[in-house]
Amino acid sequence: MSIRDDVFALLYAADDYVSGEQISEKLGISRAAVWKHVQALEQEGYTVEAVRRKGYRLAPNGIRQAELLPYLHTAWLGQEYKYLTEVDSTNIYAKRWADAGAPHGAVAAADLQTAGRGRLGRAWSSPSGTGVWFSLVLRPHIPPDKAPQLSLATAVGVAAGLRALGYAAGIKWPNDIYIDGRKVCGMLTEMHGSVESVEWVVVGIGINCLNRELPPEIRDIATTLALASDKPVIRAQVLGEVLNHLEYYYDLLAREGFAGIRREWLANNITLGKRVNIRTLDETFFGEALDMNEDGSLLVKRDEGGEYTLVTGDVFFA
Ligand code: BT5
Repeated sequence: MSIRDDVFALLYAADDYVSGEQISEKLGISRAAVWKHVQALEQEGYTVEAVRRKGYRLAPNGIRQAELLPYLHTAWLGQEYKYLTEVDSTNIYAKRWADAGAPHGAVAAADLQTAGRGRLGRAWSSPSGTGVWFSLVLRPHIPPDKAPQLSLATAVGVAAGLRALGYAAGIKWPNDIYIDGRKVCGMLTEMHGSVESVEWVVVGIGINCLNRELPPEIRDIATTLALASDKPVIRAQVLGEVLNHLEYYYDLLAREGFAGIRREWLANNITLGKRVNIRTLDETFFGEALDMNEDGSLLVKRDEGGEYTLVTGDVFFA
């Protein structure tokens, strides 16, 4: 945890003003450093009230259940909700919770992930209080080979939620969400079951919200809602709106199958027609993204001729 995360956590946990002196003593930093971190939080989109002789107070922008409920209009998704101030990864938490019997639609969300993960063990940057980092437990009645369709339905739902909030969100195959050509959200789907049936699926979703500064390694490829627009970002509203839309598309998938999801994906994708660099575990090549097949795989025309069906792998814009 960085000092910035510590300062955030102290202010976030307090019900009232916290004096600069208290913060400086608790964290062993100077009053000037406290002020610097408070200013950094304001840069990220938080409102920090500073009152002489009282100290600092963070205006609410949290994702506790009470803050989420006004925005949540679902029948089953997120009705069982676990808020965590800090966790290694909400996916790890949700997998354990699923094994212990979490119901279909349970959601775990955290302010800080100390070991947020992408696919193939890649790191996911999740500083405290800046984004919404959350995982869903789903218990769909599907065979395992249909699980990728859930991921695509997730992408459609998140993009629809962000669009409902006014952001021009587009989908890069299979399920990254982009705004202005940069990644604002990634998803990690993990499942457990047998060859015939799925016991649970955990879908982890990370949406960058408030931060205006990104770590150097992702500065050129990532964005945040705060960077994408001047509108104030209310994290609970982002989470609520996304869950509302996810429930709609999961219900649509269960009711009508993949065709409706595919239509929505096609209408909101930013992948097709683009020149792409494909990387699979076996090879890397260039080509043009042509279509999404009926099963959700990506059809690519290779530069050297011939067509390729991508089932798992990474797509980069070339
Ligand atoms: C993903 O992986 O995009 C999946 C990310 C899933 C994160 C959520 S947060 C809640 C839940 N708990 C977890 O531990 N994970 C899930 P992938 O396609 O492999 O992309 C990872 C790559 O994205 C990294 O290698 C970086 O290049 C880039 N990246 C890392 N952090 C980022 C961020 N905050 N915003 C945008 N790009 C990022």
